[in-house]
Amino acid sequence: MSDLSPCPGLSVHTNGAVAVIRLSRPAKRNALNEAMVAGLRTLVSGFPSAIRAVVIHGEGDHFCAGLDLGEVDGEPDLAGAIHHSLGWHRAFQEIQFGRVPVVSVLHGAVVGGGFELAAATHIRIAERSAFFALPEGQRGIFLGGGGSVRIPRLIGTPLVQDMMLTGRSLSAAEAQGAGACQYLVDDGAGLALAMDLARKAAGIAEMTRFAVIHALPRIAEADPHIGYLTEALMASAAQTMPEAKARVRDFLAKKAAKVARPD
Ligand code: 1HE
Repeated sequence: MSDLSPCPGLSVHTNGAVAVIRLSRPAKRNALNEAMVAGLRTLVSGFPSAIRAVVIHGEGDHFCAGLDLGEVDGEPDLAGAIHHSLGWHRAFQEIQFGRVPVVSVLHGAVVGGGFELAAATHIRIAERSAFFALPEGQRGIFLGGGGSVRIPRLIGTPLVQDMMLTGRSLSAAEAQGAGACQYLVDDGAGLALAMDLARKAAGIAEMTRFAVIHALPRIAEADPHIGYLTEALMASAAQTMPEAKARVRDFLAKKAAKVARPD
């Protein structure tokens, strides 16, 4: 385990091939200030190649209370506000379209920019205490961390409109039903599951990892004709890698694990 923490409010440790980033500002419910957003970007883009998956979680009773509202007061002008939002975009792009899969563990408040951050990760695990909200509507502002692009793709535009117009919070179970997270676990069980999933994700072949993170979401949103072509190109790139050949050979030689039935 080595400590790579880039700024106050973020702490990072590595555990084998997995880096664990913790939002560590519990007195402010892990609200994200500019330094933390920039720190996330630097961290996620700068991990050495030995890191093959990342877990993000929050210290204290909440995952993240979103934007540090203290900073909204200080924003000087329209151009400054636009660049503030673009800074969040760059950081969260780095998470969604970086080199490695990112698993988030969500508990307590997953609100505003906290939900936007979670939406940029690839696998979301909610603990039962988690609640999801978009209080931007109540604060007189709007999503600014890429959430208006990502969150409707997870839970649909009508539900996002409902949450923003009425201040509706979703329970963890409602959020899972709506598609906001892939897993729902008991309180305190999220991090262990995240480590397990991250280790599995870290073990997939390099080219498959690239395809899942970079090609799949673009194919899914492309015109189907372009999608089929991109898929064929991506599949042939992956399949002709020596690593793919070795893995297939291992299966045929009965040296690789079979597909497991669900628990
Ligand atoms: C904060 C923030 C924050 C807490 N910025 N300081 N996000 C919000 O509108 C959510 C606002 N927060 C809350 O509704 C609640 O704090 C929680 C439901 C998250 C947690 O409640 P609780 O009772 O555990 O904590 P608390 O007593 O409300 O807050 C503890 C302290 O954290 C308190 O400061 P203190 O100095 O009085 O101790 C709060 O002021 C502070 N705090 N949340 C700053 N967000 C890129 S665009 C993204 C746009 C958004 O994210 S908008 C949504 C902002």
